[in-house]
Parts: sequence; structure tokens; C-alpha cells
Amino acid sequence: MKGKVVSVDPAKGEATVEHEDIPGFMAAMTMDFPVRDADSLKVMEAGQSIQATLVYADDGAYWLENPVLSKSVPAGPAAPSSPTAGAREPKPGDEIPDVKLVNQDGRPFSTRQPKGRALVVTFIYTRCPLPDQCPLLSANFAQLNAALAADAGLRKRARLLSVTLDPEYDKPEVLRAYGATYAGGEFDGWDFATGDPAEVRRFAESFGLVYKAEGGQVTHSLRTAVVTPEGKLYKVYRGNEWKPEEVLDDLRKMFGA
Ligand SMILES: [Cu+2]
Repeated sequence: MKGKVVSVDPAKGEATVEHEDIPGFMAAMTMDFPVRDADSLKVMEAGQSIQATLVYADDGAYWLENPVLSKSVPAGPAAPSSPTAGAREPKPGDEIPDVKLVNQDGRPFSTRQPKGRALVVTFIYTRCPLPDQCPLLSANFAQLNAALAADAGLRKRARLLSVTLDPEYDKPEVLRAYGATYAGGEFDGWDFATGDPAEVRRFAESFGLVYKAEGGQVTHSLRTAVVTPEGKLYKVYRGNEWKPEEVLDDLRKMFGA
């Protein structure tokens, strides 16, 4: 695998890499990879180009081995054009930005919730072809939605939000059709949102997400976040390994239930 290091999280043992096509296996995209070698993680830095072996185990686990790193690309005037410009890793307690979006019914709303309601937010796009990315996140949200529907106390206090990373194509009616297959035609506690591309980007990047549109596809990293009713970040999940029960636990803990 060849690509560029976007960011490194030594605590998690992960690196976000924007990689080139892996012929016959995976299209070019930006995603998080576990790196099982602490020494290489220590020398890995954003901006380096990387060549590594991507190991895919029978149980679905994957990681990078034997990374060869180039010198860092100097952070010069070229940096702002990179898809990571503006993205940063948020911390619990950070305030989420107040962004105006539009839901699947064409109704405008603000990302800052009325008091008392928490928000679970993720980022998807409807044309995503990779089963372990957006379709998996939406399936997880469908499970969460069902669990919330069965818990009247939590339902009233938490809502779900799936924001598209492809706002030019994913107009409200497209999101409505997509959402109906997951939300069962009921959008009571789950909105699918689009909006002005710059506003969508500002919101997505505030969660540390990086993405880039290319020929009808969006290469993107994955972020799912739990936000308190006060609009503060409670937890951010990177990647696709989180389970709906973990998010339910977060909500219960947050509300002290
Ligand atoms: Cu996707």
C-alpha cells in the first residue's frame, strides 16, 4: 500500500492514511489503520509518504506492517490544498460549531440542539459503495434508532443525525429515500442532513474528519460523535469498530442513568 500519512494517534496505535488504489482490493481513500509496531508509530508524522503492507486477517481485522516512511513534506504553501487542512482532532468538552443544515424534509435546523437533548452524529454519503464504511455506519445507526425507540426515557433525550459528505448530490429528497431504507420511513428521532458544502465541511472537520470528493466518490475518514445537550463533545469514535451498545452506554452514563 502506498499513500500519505494524514495524522497519527500513538495512544490508539493508529494512523490515518490517505492511500492510493490497491488494485482489485480497495479504492483510494483516507482511512484509519492500526499500526502494530510501536517503534514505527513513534517516527510516523503527518505529511510523510508511506509504503506499507496491509494485512487483512480472516476475522476481518486489518493493520499495517513494515511501514517505510519518507521525510516529512515541509509544511509550506502547498499545505492548505491538502484535504486535511482545517481538520484537527477534537477533545471531549470541546464545543461543536453551530451550523445551519437542512434535513430530509427540506427543513432547516441548527446543529446546536434545544436544551435537554443529546446528539449522536455521524457522516455518510448515499453513494458510498464500501460495505464496511457508510452502509455499516447507517446500519449501526438503525440499530441505535431501534434501541432508542424501545427506551422512551432516552428517546426523548437523544436524537440521531447523519450528515452527508456529498451535499451537492445528496439533496433532501435523495437523503429521504436513503434514510427511509434505514429508519423505516420514520424520521422522528433521526435526521439526515445536507447543506451548504462549506458549512457541511466546517461541521465535519470540527470532528477531525477528512474527506475529498473525486468523480462521484468521496474518500473520507470515519467519525461518529456523542454530543451533550449543551453542545459539548462527549466522545468521538474513529473508524468503524464501535458498536451501537457502546453509544447507548455513553448516553446512559452521560445522563447518569
Ligand atoms: Cu463511505
